[in-house]
Amino acid sequence: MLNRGKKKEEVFELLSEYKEMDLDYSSGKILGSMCTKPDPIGLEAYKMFIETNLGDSGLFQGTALMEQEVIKSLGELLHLPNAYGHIVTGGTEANIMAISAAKYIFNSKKSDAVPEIILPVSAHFSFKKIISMLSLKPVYVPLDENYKMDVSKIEELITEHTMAIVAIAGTTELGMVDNIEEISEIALRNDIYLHVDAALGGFIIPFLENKNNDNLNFDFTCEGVSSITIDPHKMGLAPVPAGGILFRHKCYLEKLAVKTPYLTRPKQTTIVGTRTGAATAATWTLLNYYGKEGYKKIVNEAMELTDYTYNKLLDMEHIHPTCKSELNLISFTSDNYDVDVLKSELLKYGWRVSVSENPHAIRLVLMPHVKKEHIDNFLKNLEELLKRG
Ligand code: 0PR
Repeated sequence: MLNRGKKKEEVFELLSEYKEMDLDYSSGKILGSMCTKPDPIGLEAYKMFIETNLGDSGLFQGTALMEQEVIKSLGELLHLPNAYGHIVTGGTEANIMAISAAKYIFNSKKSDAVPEIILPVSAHFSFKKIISMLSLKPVYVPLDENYKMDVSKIEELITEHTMAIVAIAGTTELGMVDNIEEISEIALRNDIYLHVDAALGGFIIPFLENKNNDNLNFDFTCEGVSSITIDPHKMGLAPVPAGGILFRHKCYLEKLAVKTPYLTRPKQTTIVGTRTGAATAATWTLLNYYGKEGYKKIVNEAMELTDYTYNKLLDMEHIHPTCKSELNLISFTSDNYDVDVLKSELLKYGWRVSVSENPHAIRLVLMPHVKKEHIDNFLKNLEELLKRG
């Protein structure tokens, strides 16, 4: 640290230099991110509540009220108006809270067993962190031919030590939605906690047009679902950090409660202590500003662009889409290039795509900052590469 500070102008000049090194979502070059350009209305609210701290919510009672209203709205969206939960930093923290609650519930039933968690191999890497943090034994379920958790394999993996099942509504790599109705039946039948990770899908599936309700039903209408992760900072267009966790019962959230005797509220039910209320304010604002109709439009525009891109790739010689995503993701391979080589060739044009592991393929996420003209340019560059390759 400097002994003596610099002038403000000087500091901001330096800041601009750093800013220039960053990519901007508006460039349309970011094709592998589940985050997107924050909505300006949400940003305005975020700035207005920048100094709030929901870790000591008695000081910020308006913000705390907004958090309750956001949880109620998200609960309504997922068919449980009296859900309990919090706006947290993201999907990782939301998943940690859910699985921690499940572990406390399990421990109070059976004392000294090593708890097992059943999850699909498509689960996000946040579960690897959770498994390590909570000393759990992972029991992985393979995927079926549609890249969904193979439901027929779950029941045989359940033991007396199974403390939770995890299902995904919008897998990170392919955007597939597990068959949560059937998984919910299994959870109910065996009296096991079921967590649904809808970090991405939570803000998409309820707004999909032409959706096949039976196939994509993932929310609290499935009675075995105990908790759901739903992230405003993905398709909700809120600024980072805005994740969401909803529990079916108050007693699940209460499992996380820690007494906070000297604060303005007697307890905390979050993992972090000090936490911004700005993300809550932004989410509250966006839910009120857009409503279901507004989100429907945003989501379906992204889905239309996804379909457009998918069909173009399908028609392209030497390109093979892996599967048809149920959400706004695309996965493809090429005859002419190894996947990692293709990724670096695309990077030479400035395109930031990601590579999925299972299947090994180029992965695109078509978030709202990606527009048709960006995709047309991307496809043009891809064609050039294929001609060369
Ligand atoms: N659950 C699912 C299904 C996810 O896809 C993700 C993140 C999480 C949980 C964890 O959420 P947080 O990252 O909010 O804790 N999925 C994205 C991914 O890994 C996260 C991401 C976002 C990565 C933007 C890159 C990026 O530029 O692809």
